[in-house]
Amino acid sequence: MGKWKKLGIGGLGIVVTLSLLFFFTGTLQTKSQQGKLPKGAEEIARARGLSPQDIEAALKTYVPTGKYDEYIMFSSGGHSGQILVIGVPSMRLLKVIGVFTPEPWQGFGFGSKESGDILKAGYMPVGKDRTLTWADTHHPALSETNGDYDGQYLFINDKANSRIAVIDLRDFETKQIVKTPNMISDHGATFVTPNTEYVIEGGQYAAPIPFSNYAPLEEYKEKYRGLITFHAFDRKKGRIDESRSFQIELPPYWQDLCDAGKKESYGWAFCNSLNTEMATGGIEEGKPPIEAGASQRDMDYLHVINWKKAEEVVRAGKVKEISGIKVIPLETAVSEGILYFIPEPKSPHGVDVAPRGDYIVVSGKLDTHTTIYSFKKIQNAIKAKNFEGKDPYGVPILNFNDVVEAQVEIGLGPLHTQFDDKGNAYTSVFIESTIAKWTLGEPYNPKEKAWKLVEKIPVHYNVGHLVCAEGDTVSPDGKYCVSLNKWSIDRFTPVGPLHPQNFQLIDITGEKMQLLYDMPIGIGEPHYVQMIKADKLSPWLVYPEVGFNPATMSKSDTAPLPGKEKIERKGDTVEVWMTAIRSHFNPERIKVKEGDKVVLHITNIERARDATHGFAIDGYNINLSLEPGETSTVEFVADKPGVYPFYCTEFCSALHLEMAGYLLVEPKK
Ligand code: K7E
Ligand code: CUA
Repeated sequence: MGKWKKLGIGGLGIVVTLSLLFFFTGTLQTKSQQGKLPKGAEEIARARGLSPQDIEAALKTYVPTGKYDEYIMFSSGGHSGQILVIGVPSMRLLKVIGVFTPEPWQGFGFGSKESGDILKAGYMPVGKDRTLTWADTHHPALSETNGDYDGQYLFINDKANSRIAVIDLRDFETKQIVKTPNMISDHGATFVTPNTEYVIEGGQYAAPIPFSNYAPLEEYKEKYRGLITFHAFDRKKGRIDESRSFQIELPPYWQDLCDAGKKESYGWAFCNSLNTEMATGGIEEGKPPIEAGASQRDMDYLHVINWKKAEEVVRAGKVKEISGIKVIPLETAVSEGILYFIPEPKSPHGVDVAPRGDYIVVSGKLDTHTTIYSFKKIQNAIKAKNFEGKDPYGVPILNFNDVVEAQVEIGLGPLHTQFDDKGNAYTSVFIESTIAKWTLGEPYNPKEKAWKLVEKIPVHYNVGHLVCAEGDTVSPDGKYCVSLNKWSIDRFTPVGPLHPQNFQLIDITGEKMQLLYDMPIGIGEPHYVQMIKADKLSPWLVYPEVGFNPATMSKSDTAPLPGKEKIERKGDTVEVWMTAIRSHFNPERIKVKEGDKVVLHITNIERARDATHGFAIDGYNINLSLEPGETSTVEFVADKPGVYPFYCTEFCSALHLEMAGYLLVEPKK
């Protein structure tokens, strides 16, 4: 009771709120139920110490059994190298997609040749130990058509090794990993151009080109360079086409986030940079540390890149080929009018293009403003050759005052911005731990409403990115935002010194933003998330045909089919064609000799939804997940003699434990 009094709300308030809410939701129910509160609802709320606001929030997030979420979020899985799929508003975790990291449940990287080949394609091109089994995933990007999510593909980057992955949203599986040539780290990735012509990957830490070309830090200014890669995407094949991809050489500033222009600014891309000071540290020799050296200047440079022009230059062959990819040299980028700089304030981080493509919003981590540039003004300045000078590498610098449209005082440490359908922008404010809502200027809002801070809501704590429903597309939905908080401090039951991250769901439909729900994320550190209307996705419920190979997205010629199961020996190779159906494998005895190569094809011949079978061989680090219709291949050398049961790892049926067999590896004499 005391708690209620303290809140100054009292029982009446709850009853009123509950009645109103149930009256509202009641309109969807039968007449007899209308307006009726379930018996004891008030007592439950009281016993659990729920305020009327809590109850309202609960009603807005609760998704009853059998009902689906309205939105789906695709979240970076951070260091896990995976993607998290989360429903909104329920904040239920629906799936973890293995991307750069082996994922045992999906059998991704645990013996299937198909997934092994995908992972291996992303290993390092140099060095003895090429294997990579983790990634620092940052920015997922859904494929777009005319600047809107089309629900077909998903991309994500690995900041740690400069890699890009392609996920097909028909089966939510990773299809391709590309180790980007020449680059060793990235950050401005992945961002797609409005028709997914290219997946943009901006670099981060400057290095020689290629990074394996050693050069001492003393030669930083001469030998180190930045890079941005435009990975050409072949939508028909669902793969990045490396032969059509290209890179643009940039000065050795640390390029940061990027965004693609759209509508009005179609054909252009925008990337932040930091460390235009070109600091490389050296505390060992009494020099200032990197973070101090890199924040001396008040301004860094927004990179304004004409990728349409770059395409022409590539077609005209004005490129160098380095490590098998076409690279536009820095001088060419300058002389061909591909690259321009705009000063941007203090330690810039996020760059986000407004829905109509007319404004570019930049936030400086050490600034209190968001700075808004006008694309029209940028174009005019470029046409008039109105430059305030050149950087040391000859890149023309536009005059800040010529191209800036507005600055909005937001709060300390603004990072990333998203948009809604009502002409508002939402910016995450890291140092303050808030989400700031502010208005865009014309044509989004009439003059008197333009460029103004509207409201701030505290979040818990240290927000990085935020996402709003389709909030980085040409047609944002509004409705929900989610604040992706790095710290959760006091929000959850303690689970040791490594705390979960905190995704906070915010309702943005009302006058005031309303915090609805905290979702702890036990997989860190997610950076960016995109939120798509669920009905834009149309994933398969089972694979379309029996014998379907997800790696090629087609029916496989080698897929074992019912009645065609067999074991064949050719020299030292034993090839097995096996089927799986509740509740047996066929064949169920495989006899080989120590040192034999075993090639095993397995098809799950089920057509029922959810009837997945696993296939594990004890002692051989093999585990597959075979969804209905799926076929997969395992290749291994039976180098360990002995008796190795194999079994189904999914509790598929009452006789699941009996779904097993024996691999007998007869020792050499
Ligand atoms: Cu701000 Cu990598 Cu987009 Cu983290 S980044 S927060
Ligand atoms: Cu199939 Cu268990």
